[in-house]
Amino acid sequence: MNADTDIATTHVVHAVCSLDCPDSCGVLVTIDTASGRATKVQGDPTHPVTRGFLCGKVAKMLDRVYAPDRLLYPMRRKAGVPKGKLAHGREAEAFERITWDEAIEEISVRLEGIAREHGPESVLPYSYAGTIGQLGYGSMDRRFFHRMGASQLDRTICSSAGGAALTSVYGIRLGTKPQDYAKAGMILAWGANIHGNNIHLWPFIEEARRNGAKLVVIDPYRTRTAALADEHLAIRPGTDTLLALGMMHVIFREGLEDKAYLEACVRPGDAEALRTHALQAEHAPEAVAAVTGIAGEKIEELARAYATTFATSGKGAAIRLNYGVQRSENGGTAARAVAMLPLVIGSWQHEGGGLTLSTSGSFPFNTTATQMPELMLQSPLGRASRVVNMSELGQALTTLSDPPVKAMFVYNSNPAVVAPNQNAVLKGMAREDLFTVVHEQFFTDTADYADYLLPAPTFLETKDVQGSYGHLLAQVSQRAIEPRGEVRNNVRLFGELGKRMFGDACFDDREDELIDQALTTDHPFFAGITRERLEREGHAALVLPGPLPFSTADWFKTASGRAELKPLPMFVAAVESRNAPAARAYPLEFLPRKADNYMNSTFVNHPGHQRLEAKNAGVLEMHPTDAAPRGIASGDTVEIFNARGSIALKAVVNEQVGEGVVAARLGWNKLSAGSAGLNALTSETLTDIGGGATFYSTLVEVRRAVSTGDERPLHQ
Ligand SMILES: Nc1nc2c(c(=O)[nH]1)N[C@H]1C(S)=C(S)[C@@H](COP(=O)(O)OP(=O)(O)OC[C@H]3O[C@@H](n4cnc5c(=O)[nH]c(N)nc54)[C@H](O)[C@@H]3O)O[C@H]1N2
Ligand SMILES: Nc1nc2c(c(=O)[nH]1)N[C@H]1C(S)=C(S)[C@@H](COP(=O)(O)OP(=O)(O)OC[C@H]3O[C@@H](n4cnc5c(=O)[nH]c(N)nc54)[C@H](O)[C@@H]3O)O[C@H]1N2
Ligand code: SF4
Ligand SMILES: [Mo]
Repeated sequence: MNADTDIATTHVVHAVCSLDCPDSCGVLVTIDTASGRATKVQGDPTHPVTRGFLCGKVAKMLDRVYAPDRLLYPMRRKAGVPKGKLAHGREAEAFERITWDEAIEEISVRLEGIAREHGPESVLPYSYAGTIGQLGYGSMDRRFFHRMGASQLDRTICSSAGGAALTSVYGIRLGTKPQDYAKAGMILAWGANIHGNNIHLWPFIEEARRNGAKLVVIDPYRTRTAALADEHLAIRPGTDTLLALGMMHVIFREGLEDKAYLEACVRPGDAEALRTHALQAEHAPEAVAAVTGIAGEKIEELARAYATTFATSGKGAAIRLNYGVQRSENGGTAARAVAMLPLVIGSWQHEGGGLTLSTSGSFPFNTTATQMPELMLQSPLGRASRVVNMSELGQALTTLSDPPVKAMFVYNSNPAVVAPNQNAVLKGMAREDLFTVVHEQFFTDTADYADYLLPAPTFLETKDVQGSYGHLLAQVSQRAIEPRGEVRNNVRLFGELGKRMFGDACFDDREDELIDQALTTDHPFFAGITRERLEREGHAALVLPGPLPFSTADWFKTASGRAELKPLPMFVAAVESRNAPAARAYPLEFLPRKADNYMNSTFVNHPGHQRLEAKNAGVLEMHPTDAAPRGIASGDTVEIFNARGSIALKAVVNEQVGEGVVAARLGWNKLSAGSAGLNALTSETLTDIGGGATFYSTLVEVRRAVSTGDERPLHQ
């Protein structure tokens, strides 16, 4: 054997991790050339944010790609098998394999019939971010549903409150790039589980800390990030507006605001109004302490340290605001209030300063070209179809009329697990008169309700173009391996359905054409960024007007062309919070959190990932002060309940949460005791702005379950 053949046995393909994560890592996939099989995934060392490493979840991605229980063929529910939970590992018994031709034909006929009888809006597409690649997330699927006249889905389940908040203040979702955190003089991680959810920011934070920066974490849960920080402020859930106003109170009272910056960059009158508002007595640190649970002197200290960062270190103060803050009833206002802090102290002008919530709005992908909303006008409706909020899926499936939802087409999502008010969602999905198609990689809880199950790709099996919601680099992901079995991507699946049902030429477009369309724009941020360049270089940085966003007035994209602070952020306690009337029956604030070793409900079914998460699986964490009066000790089975539902978990009494707060982690319903998931307890209440889900405004009560010695579910 000579060296040449040795080298030729493997090759490396550049892909992009398309999981719903702010890091959008560059991934190098090693392929065994002869077999075409992927043998290794690693972080792209040339990617400025990935810097050569992947998170623990995706380091084991090949376990998922080659899992023996992948869905590889189209399937149809067997006649007579009712919809609903199937025993894990035996799901295939409920379905029979069919060909793609049969699947396309039979699904088309059913959708045509439903549209004819009930109107096309009775068809509801339901999708989220199983992949955040532009084509996988929303391209041919949108053309198909628009052309049909199906209901439109308002995709609110994750970030719409925060998105609306940022847009209302700044006019654009842009922020400090992760690399710049290395130059920060102080960092606040505000509702941001950096270690669990945004690991590639961590090395930059560590670099800043080595150079003297302090890291303060504001989170009701003691995350690993909080444990590793210089300070952890365990704020009570849903009270962030007040903490931000308390900080502003101190800053304005002591004259630490940046007057020149406010004058130049904020809409005339707004800064003065905010100052008057913040200086009200109810925003004084002692008053704020009583509600947030953070001591008054800590608030004073935090505000002073934050506002004087530049004066004392010559570096900027950065806030990593993440989505935890906006998943509550008044989360939009809270995100707005926090987002005003860097304006008040002018930290956008300083290297290492500013704020990051989401950078996704900085990528000017031409979604009008890829998704063709104008096709709605060619549908039988001849107008834009109705919009259904995905955070109200339970209501959509059980009470919506005119027309009722008669067909649901699920892709990139596992609503049976992730959608709030799970009992309503499952009741709706179990309807025998609901026609359900699910495009998936695995037999998820949602798949248990499918009439037709279609096999979907992992990011190794499809080509795409991707932005990011945590950094400012565009990337092309090459198809690293042939799709397994008969797996088809979004472009192929909806292209064929569209061709069969409507025949329009737009359903012939393929990946490269769609990528070109996505990049065709005269927006300056994409100047010089083409598919060919991304294919050659892997990634390319957006062309921003300068290195420091919002350092000058011309960055703001609001109507006034300045930062806008009105309406002023007012603190309102959540209806589901500790001092509200509802707390008399359900006194504990519940945090139904994400698992650090899973991605929402993705990876839950892999033994390797389960091992990493074993300590937390099926666990309810509670504070000793709450456990003792309820007679609960670690290891006890407890029932967590409210008017919407009840679940069983094992208590772990610790101080990861403060008094009055209990926490658990998301997993698959069918792998949980009693087969209901955390979202059996959450509500369909929407956020104050943006119509988002309010997972973190959930009141519950907990009691020790009487042990009967069997595994019978507690309810249902
Ligand atoms: N490992 C892993 N990574 C992920 C995900 C995953 O499931 N697992 N999910 C991905 C997705 S979809 C998203 S959107 C991102 C989200 O990433 P993050 O924005 O970090 O979102 P969360 O984990 O929802 O919330 C962050 C933190 O906010 C805290 N929190 C809850 N309520 C409040 C509050 O009222 N105030 C404050 N200050 N903090 C609060 C929570 O305890 C949590 O630790 O992560 C992505 N990355
Ligand atoms: N209690 C509670 N509930 C939550 C949250 C929480 O923190 N707590 N987080 C909320 C948030 S922030 C979010 S973003 C949502 C996430 O909710 P979802 O977007 O539903 O996320 P996942 O549970 O990861 O499910 C994504 C599914 O898409 C599939 N998939 C991946 N790639 C593809 C593809 O190319 N094609 C198709 N057809 N399918 C694919 C995966 O196999 C996976 O089953 O959950 C929300 N729900
Ligand atoms: S999940 Fe996030 S951190 Fe992990 S590889 Fe994907 S993009 Fe990177
Ligand atoms: Mo999310």
